[in-house]
Amino acid sequence: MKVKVLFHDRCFDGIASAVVFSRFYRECVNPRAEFAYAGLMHRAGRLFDEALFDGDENAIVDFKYSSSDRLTWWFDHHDSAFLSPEDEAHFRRDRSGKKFLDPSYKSCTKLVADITASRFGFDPTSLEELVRWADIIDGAQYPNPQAAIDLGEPAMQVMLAVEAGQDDHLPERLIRALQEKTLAEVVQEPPIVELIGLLAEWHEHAIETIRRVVRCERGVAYFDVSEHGLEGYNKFIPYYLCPEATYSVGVSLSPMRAKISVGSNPWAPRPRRHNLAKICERYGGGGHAAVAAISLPPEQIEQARAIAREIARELQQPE
Ligand SMILES: [Mn+2]
Repeated sequence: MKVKVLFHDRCFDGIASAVVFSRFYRECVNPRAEFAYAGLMHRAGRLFDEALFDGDENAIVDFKYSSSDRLTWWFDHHDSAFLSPEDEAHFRRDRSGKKFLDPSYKSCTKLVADITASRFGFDPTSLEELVRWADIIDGAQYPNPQAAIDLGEPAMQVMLAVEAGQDDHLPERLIRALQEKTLAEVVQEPPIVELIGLLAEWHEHAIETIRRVVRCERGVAYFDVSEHGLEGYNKFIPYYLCPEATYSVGVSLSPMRAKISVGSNPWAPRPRRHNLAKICERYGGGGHAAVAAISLPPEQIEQARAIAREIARELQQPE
């Protein structure tokens, strides 16, 4: 009996959601289930390959809906949860009782924990710390920008390792380890402790790189790191550098995609006035009201820059 769990890759909440779902499934549905994991990433074009749904049960956590009839469980909290109106209609018709969307949740991890507890009798008590951190990290509930880029907490070290995405085996290793151990125990384990040491230096480098290129104009911190090989940096760095900005608009480039990241500063002196998911949807992207993104094929980097500048202008305060 194989359970395939598809999770939002390079995302603490995606990993933590997969941990909670797996523990739930093992404890409340089938203790003999064997798990396989695969990360999902936003990219231009088709998101799902039907071959991904190769389990006896197939679950997606913290990622867009699929209308595949092989999908048996779905949990998401994104505002942009559907690729098309047809997918949304398909979800609304679903009567399985195993597919859940609630954008009022700060993290999908807490959504999975609450629903499996209230509807399926799961006891998530031993995962409390993980759920609490997923809510802090995905909901940007840090007290200040320093706390959001500080690596003192084990959860912040795990987040750094996950978002850097430099080791393809790391997400699955973390998902399996965190079902058995605490965050503090997991960051002490041999392959992970060395990786975090290396990434801590790289994190400092990311802060310095963004510091060199960021421009803060009329409430928008704009930065283009596409020529600096920087991808998967901590998204709060711009607010640490430009505390007065209400928004950030960033351009980055990897072999897989040119990415426009649009975010809002949780500690901004002036509050957010735009729904960033709606803005990004106009360009084929999506996300949450407070943080969203657009992915283009890497060869369209010039177009990505043009879109980023256009969005920055739209978000700027009038002079
Ligand atoms: Mn999430």
